[in-house]
Amino acid sequence: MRSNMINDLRKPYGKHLVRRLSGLKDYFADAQAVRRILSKSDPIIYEVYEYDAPKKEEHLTFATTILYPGKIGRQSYFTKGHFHYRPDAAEVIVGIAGAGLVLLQDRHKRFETHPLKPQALIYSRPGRAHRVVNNSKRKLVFLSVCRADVRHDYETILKKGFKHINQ
Ligand code: M6P
Ligand code: ZN
Repeated sequence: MRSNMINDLRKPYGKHLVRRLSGLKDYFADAQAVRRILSKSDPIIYEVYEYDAPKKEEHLTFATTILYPGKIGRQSYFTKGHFHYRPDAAEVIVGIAGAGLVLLQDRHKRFETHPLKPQALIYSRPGRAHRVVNNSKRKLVFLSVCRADVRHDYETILKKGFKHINQ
């Protein structure tokens, strides 16, 4: 980002991450479906454009995620989902285009879901893991903002799971 302003959050900026099924195979419940699909192709599940902020507490970082429509077995495409290692780091998620769900879960597996659509804002309070699910037939685009010094804890989700929503 060369200036302090982004004119259109649906266009590329910052670091570009591409998450394919091969990198998410252990997150989906239906291992057979994963193997069947991977034997033919390795579909993109989502892409992230992330502002490359200094990893310091006084900075914020933000990312635009494009989550594609599709299913692995009975589960709709979703983001890996993560806790923040800092238990005091919250996150805001704002819908830009398309529709889906935000799943929030704390370390005692207390669980909430919220609809995500353009203009919707979901506040993931400190200590909540967040995953976004695209249960629609169109691309889902959303913005997320949090402090720039957070690191993602994916391990807990991989080991203990997220409550699954099959739709
Ligand atoms: C949101 C933010 C990003 C994250 C992305 C994908 O945009 O939380 O930091 O990279 O979703 O989610 P995940 O990191 O769980 O794969
Ligand atoms: Zn986060």
